[in-house]
Amino acid sequence: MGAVEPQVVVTDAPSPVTDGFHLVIDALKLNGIDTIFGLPGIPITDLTRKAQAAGLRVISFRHEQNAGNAAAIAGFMTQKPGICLTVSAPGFLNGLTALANATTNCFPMILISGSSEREIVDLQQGDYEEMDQLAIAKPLAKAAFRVLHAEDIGVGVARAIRAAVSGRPGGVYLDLPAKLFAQSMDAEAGRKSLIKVVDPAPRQIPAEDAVQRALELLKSAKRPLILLGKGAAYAQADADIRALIERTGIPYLPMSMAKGLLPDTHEQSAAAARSFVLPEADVVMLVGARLNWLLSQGKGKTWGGKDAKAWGAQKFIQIDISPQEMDSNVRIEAPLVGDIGSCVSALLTAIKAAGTHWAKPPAEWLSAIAERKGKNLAKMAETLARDPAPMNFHSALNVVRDIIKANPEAILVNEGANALDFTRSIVDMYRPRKRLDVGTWGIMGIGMGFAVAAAVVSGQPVIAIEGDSAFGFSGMEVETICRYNLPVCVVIFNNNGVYGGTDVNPTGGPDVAPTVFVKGARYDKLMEAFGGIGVHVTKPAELRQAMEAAIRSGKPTLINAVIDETAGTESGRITSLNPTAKKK
Ligand code: ADP
Ligand code: TZD
Repeated sequence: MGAVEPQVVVTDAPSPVTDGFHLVIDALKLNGIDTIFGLPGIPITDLTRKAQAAGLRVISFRHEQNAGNAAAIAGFMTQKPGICLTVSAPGFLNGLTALANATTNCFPMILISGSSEREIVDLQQGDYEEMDQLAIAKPLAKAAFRVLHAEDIGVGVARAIRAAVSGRPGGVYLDLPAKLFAQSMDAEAGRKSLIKVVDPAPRQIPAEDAVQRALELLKSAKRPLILLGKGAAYAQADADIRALIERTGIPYLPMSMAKGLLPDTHEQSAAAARSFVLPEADVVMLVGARLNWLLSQGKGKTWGGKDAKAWGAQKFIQIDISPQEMDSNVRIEAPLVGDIGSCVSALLTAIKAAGTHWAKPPAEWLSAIAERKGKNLAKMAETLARDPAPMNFHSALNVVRDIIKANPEAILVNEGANALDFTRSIVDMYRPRKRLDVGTWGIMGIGMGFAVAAAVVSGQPVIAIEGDSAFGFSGMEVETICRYNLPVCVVIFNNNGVYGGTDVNPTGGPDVAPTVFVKGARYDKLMEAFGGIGVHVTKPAELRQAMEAAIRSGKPTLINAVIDETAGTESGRITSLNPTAKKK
């Protein structure tokens, strides 16, 4: 991008001047930022207006958390920091959950919040929305900065961008006190103070000996496995990752948001044999995936250990940009530190150099996996073919599975408990970065923010599969979806409550049980309230028709899909973390 001319504010001053508002906007534009997700109010209302006037796309939300989630996932999809703009104290706090979630998930975003007068905040003299926001944001962000002077805006924005996208990506907080916006300075000096960040996320080339160590270990394996995480999806090294997997012939497992990096129908996918391959594998190569709770910390029975704490028999290779990730749970025999693109390409080069010496994994390993996969897929096909009344998760998701297969460019947003776990295992993805979900924390509330951003960033159809509880956290953004006329189809798996709606109040008192919602709620009418299309369905055939129509029309659609309230389990698949969960 070429240099951006600061917008000149005409005043009586002898030479043209610019101000804080325009310097912030110009600094963002100079760095290729074209969209701001936010919610206006004091002191940033004019910033949103002026940003729009300057050609930025400003997407206004109904709650800052949703704007923050939109920014975070835009960052994941584009490798550019997503920008979320909020007002001071309460607006800032509302955005903070999204900032912390972005940092946890390694999504690059910048939360920019207006703030009150420093002098009054620091002496605690009682300003409008007084709060020491910088101090509060620090532990939740990868980095946090405050800009006090207009001439420092260029540096502040540049530092925020670098912090968000370099190394392990994360959430960054940028504090802009109200007074900054009105500060004026000479336009030419202002222009010169801005920084166009050169190479914001520099490649990190792995050391040659680390590449060799990893390859030797991989070669020695009798039962190798590659585990792809959302870092691998983020890295946009899709062709090389596929080439590495196909060249080595090693079976792979995608973590939730790495689904589609290779099509889930790929013959080397071991997803349908997950519980077999994890404990059986002897060498596991992690590519942009952490051994956190989602992988049982690399230990315990999942990995063939004899009890919850015992290590299994695996040796690990880990490709990650963060050196500190190594050994965080178990020993990493072959750490390969660098960016995934560079690491995978170095591995490929070394394998090519080995020529015919590279042998595919032993046939017994591959056939054992194929056998498990075959059995599990056949069992799944049988379950999906059933058509029970009322509709359950499986019969509804059989439809969603077909719709995604027919529309592989569509983006799937997914949250809930059972609605999440069943969708992840039943709905195949065919392209990279098309599955966006609750991520590392299993956070509810990302749904509509992710859906808006996905549609805005990609222009592709978005399908959001939502538990009825999950939807409630961000449901008001259906107005946003209608306002911007986005091609989003929200499908609510309505089973009358958190998990399901079957609990009863044991006291017999007038309150329903804590997990129960209004029975038979019509979420479809919410969408109709704002001019979108609402559909109420109780059968798979109706769901199919409604989803096909939504994709065809591209109109904001909400389908209230009634699901058997006794289907599924409490906490979905993570009942192990909920010792008191009732098994159904
Ligand atoms: P998942 O939840 O899918 O298992 P995680 O969020 O746990 O994935 O892990 C993602 C990992 O990817 C993080 O450790 C992060 O440091 C790493 N990562 C992110 N981007 C890159 C990149 N470009 N190159 C290398 N590693 C990356
Ligand atoms: N609050 C937040 C922010 N995140 C959470 N994960 C939870 C609460 C706890 N929680 C879950 O982990 S899943 C879930 C909650 C409230 C909702 C499950 O109900 P649902 O899904 O209707 O969305 P199913 O498909 O009916 O199980």
